[in-house]
Amino acid sequence: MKWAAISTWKMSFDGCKKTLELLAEGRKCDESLIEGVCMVEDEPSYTSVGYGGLPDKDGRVTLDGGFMDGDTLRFGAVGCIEGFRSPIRIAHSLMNYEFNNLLVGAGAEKYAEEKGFEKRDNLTEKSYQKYLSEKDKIETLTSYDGHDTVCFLGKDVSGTICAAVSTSGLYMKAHGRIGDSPIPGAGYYADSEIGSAASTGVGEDVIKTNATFRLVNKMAQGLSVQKAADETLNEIMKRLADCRSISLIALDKDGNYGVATNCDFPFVYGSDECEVSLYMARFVNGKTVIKKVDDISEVTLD
Ligand code: SD4
Repeated sequence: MKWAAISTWKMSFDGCKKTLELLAEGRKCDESLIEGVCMVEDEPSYTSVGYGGLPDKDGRVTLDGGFMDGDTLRFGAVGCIEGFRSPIRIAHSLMNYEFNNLLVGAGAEKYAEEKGFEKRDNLTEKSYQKYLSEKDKIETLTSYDGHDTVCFLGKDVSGTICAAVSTSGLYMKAHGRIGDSPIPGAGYYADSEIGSAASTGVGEDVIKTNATFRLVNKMAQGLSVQKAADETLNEIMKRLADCRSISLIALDKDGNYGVATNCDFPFVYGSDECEVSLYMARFVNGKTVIKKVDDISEVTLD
């Protein structure tokens, strides 16, 4: 395939479509992915990324994001950043430095301010009202009571592969918590000579198992992208007795995709050979089963 992109959850459909249009015009992988992720960050009805993201226990929307360029293995990332419009743009810019590629909290905000990144209060009235009505139930919320990360993987015409991830993380997380999304090898990984992977789900489990590096490494050892995704998830579920929800997307260096999940997981994929479409991955009898969704309105999950 000349170009291809895959992204997590139904909320990424329009963004992924945009990314694929840009890739078709011959635009570079990094800019194409960032345009797509930003569309998701800017949409307040998507409640787990960017504007309108899920608040933490203190009622604050803090965001994580990571970006990796598979040609150079350079990465940039921010964790627990508050008050800025686009964590993915800030993360991407941090890739250009030799050191200080992952910044968190006040340090990330200082950097973003100095570099003139656009500010925005990401706490919308809707997410604040949700927080107010549920904050007393914190102890009874389960890890999946709200959290989805937008992950984009892409390949451009020159063969460059990149990964981009943005999220507000787990709902009602402790203030200061960061998940897997800013951590290369956990939330995302890209190597243009092999392929890329990204994860959405409970970040603590993904970090414990270095899920995306593990997956890309399996491709390096010769496994197909789907086999690598399946084996990675199986190993994680075997090793972690109490493994929570994890979904993995992957793209090999030829633009083929693989997906593995242990829940219901919609994702989006397209390439120069195949129109952008929504797919549903389901965990059935210990295996991921993937089906194309013909009517996108049928899928209500994010
Ligand atoms: C985190 N992995 O912060 C993210 C949340 C997520 O689906 O992806 N949820 O742990």
